Amino acid sequence: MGLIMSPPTPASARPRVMGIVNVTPDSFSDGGRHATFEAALALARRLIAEGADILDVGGESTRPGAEPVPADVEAARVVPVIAAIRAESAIPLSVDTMKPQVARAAAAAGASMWNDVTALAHAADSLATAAELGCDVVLMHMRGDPRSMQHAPVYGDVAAEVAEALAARAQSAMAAGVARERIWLDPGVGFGKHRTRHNLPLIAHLDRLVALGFPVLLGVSRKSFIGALDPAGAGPRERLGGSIAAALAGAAAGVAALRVHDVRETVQALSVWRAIEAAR
Ligand code: HH2
Repeated sequence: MGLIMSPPTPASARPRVMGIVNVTPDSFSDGGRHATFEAALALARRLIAEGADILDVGGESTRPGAEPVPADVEAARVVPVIAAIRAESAIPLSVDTMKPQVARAAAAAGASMWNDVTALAHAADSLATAAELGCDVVLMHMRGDPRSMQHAPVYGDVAAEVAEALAARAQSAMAAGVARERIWLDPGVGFGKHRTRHNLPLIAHLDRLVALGFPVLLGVSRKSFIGALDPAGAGPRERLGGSIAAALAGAAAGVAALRVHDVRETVQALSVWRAIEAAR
């Protein structure tokens, strides 16, 4: 599997920046596929130049209400992009998929991390596949699935319940043979959580998740809770300020990596944050 990510030490280093590369075409024609490949590769090159530490390549949208994509279609989207980036860069690559077949193909093409929004619960062979591949795995918390997850989720203490559920998934992964040092946890901001009532306390209490002792990945970039807090209800592309504010809250809590669309701006914000911390 090649490159393995090891978490930075919170006191001395900033979180790693994971740049998002979506390969989700609207058109299934050959022309559309080719254009999508070229666009994804161009984006990957730009994010590397902007200072990304890792890239997360995904071929299926997980937005609320999104329709599932067959495994062969998803693999045909992400594998050529992963192989092309790997051919020209040593940057660690992650594949954002819930399907073991896609993770396996991505690993063969050069990915060293499997980012699974279902925490290896989507397929019967997810856990065994992760153990066999020996790659890093991101176990993300979600209630329900992308089609149903925003239907009135209910929590008592959301931060405690998410930490408990992820600790249990980590135990299951280790029982299936995934090495402890390969496991990352992600609170799944926006996945089966009320925009403000759940996402905000979850971010505010990230230290509880960090305290479990696994590296934590946080994805807040352009998410809808930011639009909910914006006086004008900003759309996804108008949420950079809020994305950075939430990313810095994660940095202060000791997360190991941030999944972001805007790499350059996030790297700059983290550099300033770390410099101020160092001057204390
Ligand atoms: N969020 C999205 C997708 N994958 N993976 C992890 N580990 N954590 C996240 O928070 C996370 C994720 C959101 O997906 P989507 O809405 O499809 O858009 P995008 O991939 O552009 O963020």
